Amino acid sequence: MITLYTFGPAYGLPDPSPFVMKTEILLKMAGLGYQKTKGNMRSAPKGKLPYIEDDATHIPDSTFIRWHLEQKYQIDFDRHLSETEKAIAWSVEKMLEDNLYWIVVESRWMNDENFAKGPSQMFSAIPWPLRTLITDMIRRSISRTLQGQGTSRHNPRELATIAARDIAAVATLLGDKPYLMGDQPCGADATVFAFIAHLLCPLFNTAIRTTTSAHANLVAYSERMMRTYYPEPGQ
Ligand SMILES: N[C@@H](CCC(=O)N[C@@H](CS)C(=O)NCC(=O)O)C(=O)O
Repeated sequence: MITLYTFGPAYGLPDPSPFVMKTEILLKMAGLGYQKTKGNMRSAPKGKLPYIEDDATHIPDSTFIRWHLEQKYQIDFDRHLSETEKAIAWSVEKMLEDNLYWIVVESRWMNDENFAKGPSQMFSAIPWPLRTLITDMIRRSISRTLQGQGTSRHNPRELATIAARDIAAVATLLGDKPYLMGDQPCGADATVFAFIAHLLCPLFNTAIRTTTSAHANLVAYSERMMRTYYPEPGQ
């Protein structure tokens, strides 16, 4: 049985990490049995979640997990895609994971109001005054990462403009199709759905949410995928 290491449900979503959601959706798409347990970043192989344990092997990173599932279980999530479609799907996935993701992180961790409602709650089990110390330390570390990665060097208007271009690109590509690449889901749908669900998260007041909500096809896609992959609330 595969074990998926997660953060656990938060923000009214199955997981506060779109990468954990992506991995869980891939497992569901593959029809593989799995169990979920809360992971610890200190013992995670690459210091991040998700990772999986499969027959005593630990595999970190949602993309490497996908490739592991494809190789070990002979699954081809993109079997119905042409080579051009596979290239587009990969590009969309990486735009969301390596560009838009950081704007999502910035909007949740650097905005005081969103931080108080969201990420800070992850530390609520730690007793005071340690809680304040650890919360501030981790927030400062995320702030340094965002500076180093470059996202925090843009002003809010610039960030909203980049995010709007990313979101519009996905909306245009999806069009009126049920899934990103047509009538059947492909691997990138796991990523796209995980991210759209996060962008629409009602807990956070963000330009990203307003922009995404204006694309009726993205909202309908997210609702449809949520009913399919998370039919039970709080899963
Ligand atoms: N490339 C990784 C990204 C995973 C990732 O960034 N996970 C975040 C949560 S969304 C994390 O664990 N961050 C902890 C940290 O950076 O210390 C994947 O695809 O799984």
